[in-house]
Amino acid sequence: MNDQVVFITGATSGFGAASARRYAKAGATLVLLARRMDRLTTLQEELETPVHVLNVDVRDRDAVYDGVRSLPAPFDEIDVLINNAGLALGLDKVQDADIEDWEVMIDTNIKGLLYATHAVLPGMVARRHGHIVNLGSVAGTYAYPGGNIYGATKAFVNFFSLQLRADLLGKGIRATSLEPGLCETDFSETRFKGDSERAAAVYENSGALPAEDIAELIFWITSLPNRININRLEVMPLTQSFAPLSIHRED
Ligand code: NDP
Ligand code: 8X3
Repeated sequence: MNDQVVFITGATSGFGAASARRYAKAGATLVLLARRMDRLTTLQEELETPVHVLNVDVRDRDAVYDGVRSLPAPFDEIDVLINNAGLALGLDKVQDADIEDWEVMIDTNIKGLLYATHAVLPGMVARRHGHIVNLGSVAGTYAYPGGNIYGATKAFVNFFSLQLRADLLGKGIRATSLEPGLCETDFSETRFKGDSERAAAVYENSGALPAEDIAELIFWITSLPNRININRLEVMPLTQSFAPLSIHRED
């Protein structure tokens, strides 16, 4: 990994920060993108590897393209793009949900991921080398009450990753949809808009995976020989499984 440039979106917490630490340990050169500059700077100071930070909101199309275009050498030749920036907002039913929350999830999880991908891909195609890892989710495969738009954005991510594979055939570029289940990060605190008690209850005695487990999987997926492409990888804690289909019975 010490000759690899790894670009991570959403690097300030959870999977993104854990991945930054994992790749730094392996000597990779990093580009870290997120909105919270203080956290980016702290991470940059902590990591003993070359780090370029981009204080960018992935929803801002121009900022994403400008950020990628502005990268100085050696950060400009990206080997691995980890499209990780994303969030869930709310757990209300479709009929009760706040449409503003939907806009943010769609703009971040779908459009932001597309901007980063489209900005980085031409360089990878020109070099005939690269790997894009998209953070999908089990929420994109299995519907649960209140998951609605979040789950739908992740279904997009899961499937877009396969579409990338189709379009990139013969270009030497790998694409993977990594689809985790319950993992303990700031995800729930964000979903419940700062209600840390409600967020903590999600993870209490749950066996939720730590972010470091997902970082290790991302690292493994991208460290495999180039001839291997993991298309989709669904992963859950051992303590998580499937619910039966629900049936509403009239009295
Ligand atoms: P965290 O809340 O811990 O991290 C989310 C990261 O995304 C932060 O670094 C945040 O940085 C960044 N981010 C959010 N919005 C934007 C934006 N508009 N522009 C740039 N960066 C942004 O959550 P996780 O680590 O859990 O989540 C990472 C990804 O994994 C998400 O896509 C999530 O949907 C997915 N996932 C999470 C699971 C879980 O159970 N935790 C399971 C399956 C998938 P900042 O606020 O500084 O911009
Ligand atoms: C996050 C997993 O099940 O909390 O994508 O929606 S879940």
